[in-house]
Amino acid sequence: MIVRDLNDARQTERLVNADGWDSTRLLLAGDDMGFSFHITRIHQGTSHVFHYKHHFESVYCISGEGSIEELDTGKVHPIRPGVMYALDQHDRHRLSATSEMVMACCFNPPVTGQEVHREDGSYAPVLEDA
Ligand code: 9YT
Repeated sequence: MIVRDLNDARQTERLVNADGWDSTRLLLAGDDMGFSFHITRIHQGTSHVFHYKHHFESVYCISGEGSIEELDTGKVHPIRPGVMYALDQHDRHRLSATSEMVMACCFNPPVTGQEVHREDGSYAPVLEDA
C-alpha cells in the first residue's frame, strides 16, 4: 500500500511549479499503478492552452471556478467544484481560472516526474522499452 500526504509531498520534488500553475505528483510512473495522480492548482486569472497528444487525462475540480474551452469547436464548459472532465480524444483545450482552482488529475500513461508542457501544449510521450 502507498500512503502519501499532500502537504508532505509539497515539500519535495513532487511539487512541480510552472507558469500559472503547480502540480504535486502523488503517484508517478515509478509507482507501477498504470496511471499518475496529481493535485494541481491553476492560479487565479491565468489561462492555459494544453494538448496532451500522448496522454489521456481526467480532471476533477475540488475547489475554485473557471472554464474549459474545447479549441476544436469553441464550446466552453464552466468548471466548478464537483465537475469532472476527461480528455478522451486528446482534446486541445484552454483552461481558465477566475479563482484559484484545485483539481485532482489522473494521467494515462502515467507521467514520470518533472514534466511541464512543451511548446505545443503536450507532455513528452513515454518511451517504449527498446
Ligand atoms: C488540469 C491541468 O491540466 N493542469 C495542468 C497540469 C497537469 N494537470 C499536471 O501535470 O498535473
